[in-house]
Amino acid sequence: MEQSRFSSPIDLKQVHVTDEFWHREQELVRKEVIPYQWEALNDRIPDAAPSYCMRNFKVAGNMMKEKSAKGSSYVAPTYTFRGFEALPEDKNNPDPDKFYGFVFQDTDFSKWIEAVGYSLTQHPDEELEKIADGAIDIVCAAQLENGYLDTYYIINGMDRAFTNLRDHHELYCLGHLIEGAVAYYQATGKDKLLKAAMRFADYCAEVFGPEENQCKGYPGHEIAEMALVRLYEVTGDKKYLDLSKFFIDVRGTKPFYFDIEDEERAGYEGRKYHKPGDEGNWFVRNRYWYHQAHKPVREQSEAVGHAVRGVYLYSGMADVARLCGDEELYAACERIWDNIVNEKLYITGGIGGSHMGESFSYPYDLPNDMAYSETCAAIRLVFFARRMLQIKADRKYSDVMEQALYNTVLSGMALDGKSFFYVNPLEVWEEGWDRDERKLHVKGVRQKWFGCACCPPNIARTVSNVASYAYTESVDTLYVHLYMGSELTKKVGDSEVDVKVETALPWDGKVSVKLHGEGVPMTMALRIPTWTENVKVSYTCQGELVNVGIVKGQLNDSVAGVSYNDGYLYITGNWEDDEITLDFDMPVHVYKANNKVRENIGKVAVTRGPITYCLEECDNGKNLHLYKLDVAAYKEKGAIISENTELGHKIVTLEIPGKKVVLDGAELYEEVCAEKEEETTLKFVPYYAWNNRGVGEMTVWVRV
Ligand code: FUB
Ligand code: ZN
Repeated sequence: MEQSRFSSPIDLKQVHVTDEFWHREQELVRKEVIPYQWEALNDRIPDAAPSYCMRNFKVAGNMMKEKSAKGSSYVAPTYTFRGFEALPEDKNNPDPDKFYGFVFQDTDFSKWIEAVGYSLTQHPDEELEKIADGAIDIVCAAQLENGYLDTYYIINGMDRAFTNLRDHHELYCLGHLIEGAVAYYQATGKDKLLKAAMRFADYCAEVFGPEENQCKGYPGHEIAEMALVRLYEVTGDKKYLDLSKFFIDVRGTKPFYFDIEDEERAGYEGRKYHKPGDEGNWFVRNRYWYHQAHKPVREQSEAVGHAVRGVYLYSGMADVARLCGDEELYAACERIWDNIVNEKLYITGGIGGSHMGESFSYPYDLPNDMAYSETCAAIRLVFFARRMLQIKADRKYSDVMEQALYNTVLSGMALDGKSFFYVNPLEVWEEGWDRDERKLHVKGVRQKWFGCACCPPNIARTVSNVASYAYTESVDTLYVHLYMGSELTKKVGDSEVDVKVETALPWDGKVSVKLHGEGVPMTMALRIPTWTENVKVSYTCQGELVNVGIVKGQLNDSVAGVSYNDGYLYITGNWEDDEITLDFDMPVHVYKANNKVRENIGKVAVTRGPITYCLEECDNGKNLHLYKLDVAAYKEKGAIISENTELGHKIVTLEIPGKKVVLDGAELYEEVCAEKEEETTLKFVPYYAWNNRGVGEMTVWVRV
C-alpha cells in the first residue's frame, strides 16, 4: 500500500450538493423519509407495523413508568418471527415494562439520527435539530452507569448481556450508535450522543479483547469493526482501533466462538437454538461461512454468508488495513472485492442473490426473479468501495460504487419517497411474486415500511451523505469519484480552492469543474468511468488552454502535469480562475453475462452511463419473457435516446428494435418449430425508476 495515495472522505460541511438528480433525492429524504421515519420510530403510523424503538428507550430509561426489571434476572421474551422479534399479545396494549420489536430495534434510532446529521449539513433545520436533541436525551437516559446501552438487555435483565453475540446484535447496536453519534457530532458539534457512544465502546473495550480475563467473542452482525475505526478517527483514541482489529483478527479462529457460547447457554437455558451437528438445519450446516468465520479473515478469498454482514466486515477490514499498514489484510480485501465483482455482482449493482440467509450464493448464481439483492447490501457495497478507494484510487472500485448507487440503492425507494423495496428482483410478474411460496421475499410493489426496517433508513443515510462517496481528498489532491453538481472548498495548507461542479449526469456526459484560488497548487484526480471509451478533456490553468483526450481508454496526449492511472486522470496546476471540462461519450451498451450464469444464457441487458435499464409492462405489454432484443437491427439502427419527464423528473428512456414471440396455442407441448415473431420496439426505462407507474411485469434481462 502506498501511503501517499491514501485519501479521506471530504468533510460534509465543506460541500453542498446542488445537483438536479441528487438534490431531488436528498430533498425526498429530508421532506418525506426523515419525518416519516420519526413517526415510525414513535409508532404513530396507523397502518404500519409498530417499531417500538423510542418506546424501548423510554422503558429502559424508566420513562414509561418506574420499573424494577433493570438488572434483574433475564426473562427471554416470546419471539414470534424468525426467532428474533418480540410482539405484544395485544397490540393495542403493550406491557409498559417490556421490550418489543427486533433485538436490534435500537438501530432504527441510530440510522435516523445519522441521516438527520447528514441532512442538517446540507439543509440546516432548527425544528428538526430540536426533535433530534430530544430523541438523544431519551436515548442517553437509557444508558447504564457502566456505559452499556442496548435496550433489549437493559429491559430484559443484564445478567445475559453478551451471551448471544451470534444472534442478539448488541455489537451491531454499538456500531450503529457510533455511526449515528459521529454523524450528528460532525454536523452540529453537539457531543452528548458521541459521549454516550464512547462510553458504550469503552465498556466493550473492557469486556472484549486478547487478555485472559476478556471475552474472545466478536459481532454476530458486523458493523462495529468499521464504526470503531470511525470513532478512532474522530477521537484519536487508539483503544477503538485496537478493538476493531481484535474483532477482525479473532473472527474465523478455532474453536468457533458461536459454538462455545451456544454450549454455555445450553448449560443454563436447557436448550440450544442451533444445535451443532444438526445438519438438517441450513443455518447450522452453514454457520461458519454464514458469519464469515469459516477461516481467519486474512485467509479468505470468497465473499460468503449474509451479504450485509459480509460487506460491513470487508469495509472494516479495509479501514484497519489502511490505518495499520496491514498488507495481508489489504490483500484479502482485494481478493474478496474481485470475487464479488467477477462472480457475484448483479448488473444492477446488487449483491447477495440468495434469500436463504440473505446471503451471497455460490459463484455465478445470480437468479433474476428469485433475487434477494437487499437494498442494504448494495449500500454496504458502496461503503466497501469507498474504503478501497481511500487506499487506492482505481476505477474498478468507483465504477461499482456508482453502479450500486444509481441502480439498486435508488430502486429501494419510490420516486415520491413514500415506499421502499427491501428485496430488489431483476424480473417480476404478478403470479410469480404473489402466488409462489419460493418467492415470498419478492414484492412487486414497494412497501410503506417494514417490521425489520433496515433498508429505508439506510437509504436515507446514504442519500444524505452521497457527497462523501463522490469526493475524497489527500493533502494536495481532490479525488472526484462520482460526478454531481456541487460546490466545495478544498483546503491546501493554509490556502483554499473553491470547486464548483456542474453536470447533467447521469443523462448527459458533459461536466464542468470550475476552480477558483490564488494560484494554489493542487491535483484534480478525475475518474474516467469504464462506461465511456472516449473523453474530450480541456482545461485552463492560469488562463492557458490545454486539450487532452482519452481515446479508447488511453491518454492520447503527453502534457506536463497530466497523467492517467487506473482510470483516474490527474491534472496538477496552480489554480486561479480556471475550468476543466470533460465530455464523456455515453453510448448505449448491450451486455451479455458470462455464460457460467445459467439464468442469463441467451439474454442481454442494456445500460447507458451508470444507469441499468429494464422493460416494464406499462410500456411494452404483458409477457415480457416473450420479447427479444433484435441485435442485428440494433447494430444497424442503434437506439433512440429520448429525454422525458413522465416520471416527474428528467430521465432518459431508450427505444431499441425488438421482436415479440407470438403466444402459443393451447398445447402445453408440441413438435419444435421456428418461433413466430412480430416486429416491435422495446422501450427501456431506468431500473431505479421501475414500479412507479402501477403494478406490472418488469425484466432487466431480455432474450436475443
Ligand atoms: O439483522 C439486521 C438486519 O436485518 C440486517 O442487516 C438485514 O440484512 C436484515 O436481516
Ligand atoms: Zn435492509
